[in-house]
Order: sequence, then C-alpha cells, then structure tokens
Amino acid sequence: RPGGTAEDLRAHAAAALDRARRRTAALTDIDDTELTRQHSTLMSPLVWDLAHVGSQEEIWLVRDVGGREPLRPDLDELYDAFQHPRSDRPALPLLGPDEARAYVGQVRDKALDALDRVPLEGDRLTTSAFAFGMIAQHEQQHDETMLATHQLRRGDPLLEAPAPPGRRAGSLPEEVVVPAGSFVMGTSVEPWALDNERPAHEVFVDAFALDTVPVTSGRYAAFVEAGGYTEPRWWSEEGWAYVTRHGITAPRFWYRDEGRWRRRRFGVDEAVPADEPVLHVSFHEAEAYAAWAGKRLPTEAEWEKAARHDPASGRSLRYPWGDGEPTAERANLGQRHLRPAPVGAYPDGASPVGAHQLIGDVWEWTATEFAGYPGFTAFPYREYSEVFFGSDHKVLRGGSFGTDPVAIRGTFRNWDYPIRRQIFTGFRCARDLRRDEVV
Ligand code: AVJ
Ligand code: FE
Repeated sequence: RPGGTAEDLRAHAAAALDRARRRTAALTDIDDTELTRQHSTLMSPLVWDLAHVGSQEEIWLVRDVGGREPLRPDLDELYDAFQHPRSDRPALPLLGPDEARAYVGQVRDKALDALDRVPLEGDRLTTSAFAFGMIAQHEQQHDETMLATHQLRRGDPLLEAPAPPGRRAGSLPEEVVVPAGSFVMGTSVEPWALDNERPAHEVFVDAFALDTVPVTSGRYAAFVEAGGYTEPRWWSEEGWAYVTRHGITAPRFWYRDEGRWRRRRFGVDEAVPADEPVLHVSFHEAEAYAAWAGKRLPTEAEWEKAARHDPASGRSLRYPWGDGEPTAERANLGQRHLRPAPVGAYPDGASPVGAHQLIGDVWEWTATEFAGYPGFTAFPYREYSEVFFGSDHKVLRGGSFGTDPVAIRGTFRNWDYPIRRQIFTGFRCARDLRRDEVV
C-alpha cells in the first residue's frame, strides 16, 4: 500500500511499474505476425496496446510529472484511443514490434528518472504520487485487455499457467443475508483509487440476499438446457433483440460436442468445468439467468456493501478479507492462473458477511449504470471515466483472474457495454428478502 515515507512511495511505485512491464513483456513476447494481426475487430492488434501503454506513460510521467521534453510527440494522436476506434487501428502507421519495444523502454527509463527526482510527499495524495499509480494501473488494465485478445486468437496456445487451487471451503450456504443499513461506499483516502471511486459517501442499502459465490458454469448450463435462450420472457427487450440478432445461444467460446459443453480457452479445447464461475457472458445474459432463477442482479451499492462493510466495526474494509494486500490464498488475480478457480477455492478471501470470491476470478455484472458519485471531480483527465458516465455502460465489480492486484480494490469500478462478453465477465444474483426473512 503506498504511503509512509517518500522513499517507500518511490519503491512501491517502481515495483508496481516493473511488475506491469514484466506482464506486458510476457503477453507480447510472441511472433511479429501474431503481434501485428488483428485477432478480432473488437480488439486492437497487441502491438497497438504495447505502444499505447508507452505513449500514456510518456504523456503523464515523462512530460506532466517529470517536466521533460517530449520523446515522440508525433505518437500522441496515433495512440489516442478516442481518435481511432479499435476496428480502425490495424490500418494506422503503427510502430512495428521492435520499434514499439524500444520506445516503451526509453519512456520507462525517463519515467524512472522522474520518479527519482520529483518530490513525493509521504502519505499525502499528490498529483505526482498518484500519477505513478495511475500509470501502473493503466498498463495492467491494458495487460488484461491483451489477455482478452489472446483468448480471441486462433491457433496453438501461446500462454501457460498452473491450475488454480481446488475447493477449500466446506459446504457453504446458498446465499448470505445483508441487513438493512447505511455503509460507506467509495473512498477518499486510498492513495491510488481512481477518480470514479471517490469520494467516500454514506449509502443506505435495504436488506437483501446475495449469492455466496458466483453463478457456476454448471448452473448456467442448466439455464441454457432449460431453453433459456429461446424464451423471451427471461430477457429485457434489448437483451432479446441482441441474442436473436446475433444468434447467441450460449456463453462466448462454448460449443456443444456429443451432448457435452466444451470451450476454447487460450487455444486449448476442454470440457466446461461445472464448478467454475461462468465466464464470457454479457450483462443481458446475466440478467436473463437471474430472472430465470427468480432473482435479479445486485446493484453496485449492494455488491460493495457485501464486499466491504464490516458489521462488527461499522467500517468499510479495503478488501472483503480486511485491509491486508491480496495474496495467493485470498484471491485469484494477476494472471497467476489463466482461468477462474472453482467456487469455494478461496475461504480466506470471504467478506465479513460470508460472501466468497468477490475479488478475483470473474468480473461481476451489476444492475447499475456507470455514474459519478456525489461530489465527483474528474482527475486527472475527463477521458478516464467522466465521458463514459450515462446509461450506455453497466458497472462491473471485483476483477478477474486477469486483473493485477494493483488494479483492483473493494472500491474499484469497471464498466462496459451490456453486450460485451469477450472480457472476463461472470456474475452472481441477489434478491429482496421476503417479509418473514428480514432480520
Ligand atoms: C476501465 C477497463 C474500462 O480498458 O477501456 C485503459 C481502462 N482507460 N485506457 C478500458 C482504460 C484508458 C478502461 N476500463
Ligand atoms: Fe489506455
């Protein structure tokens, strides 16, 4: 956790940047043809993400915080995500793989030089101290996007990782109950929290029940087999139009083989594991499943309260398990495993109310549209979050196996279009309590 002396802050920032760069290198240490190819029109060629990461680091750390001369001002426009939609990026005069690697290396040298020289003040949130954390998170966010690109590519596997742990929890209740009451949502003190997580504010949440674990592929398959995708009554109008227009009949990457569900995962064909959280579903599919199950998706406030509110102290925790850092025992993060772990694999990561795997494994769709909290101020640029506020985007919470610990917290907010499913998304259900259940 960044804080303490300026030296601690520097070491923490340097380690976070280094960790991100190792991840980027692992994801881009592949043939030039694989790097420059567009594996899906939903994604950029990997070599675009690589140089984009460098360009953002040049803009914020080298120029803005470091006050240095620009290295490649000509790249600003080329790698500005708002200037060129993903589908158009392959046609741009992009840096080649070797040029891109050399560029990001030069930028990093200058950024580290800036980190050594700029004043960073202890615990105080300074623009400079924040910028290093923001850029480490930015690179890791693109590393997760690059991992999603790897999942979309065809051909032999290029990535490998050990299997996640198996189930370690005993039997778990189907749901946890969260009594009515206020809690503190968001943060004003977490040093590297992004603008949309701020400020901390009190929110009243009515009593509700939340699934103890994410919905598994086994349960989701039961919805598919019960004709879930053929019955408009489970779907919103928009969701129904989406699945019928695109002929969607199961989660992305699933296929049926001799009566069994299989999937392609990073180039490997395998049986869909019944006890893992379902992966690669859109908001619409999550919402339809919940309706079929007689439930609904949690609101973003419900999700965060179940994840952070500690009834014993009345405080909101940094993570479900407390204020300590994510460890391998607490959450499936950081591309350590290239898949979600079975439900019940992380009892050490449970929240005070007893919900498991809220952090890691799969991003969880919520029912909430992405908006600023009361008192929101864009920082340091409007294009990080503010331009995405509105009814087009739904909030996702909790991070996935592809998310690095630096880019996830109990307060972290992700967002996407409700049709998206190439990202590492799943969900869990919630429901209102019946009168006789209210505690
Ligand atoms: C927060 C994951 C939606 O990838 O579009 C990367 C993060 N912002 N570069 C995205 C981001 C600018 C963003 N998400
Ligand atoms: Fe970016």
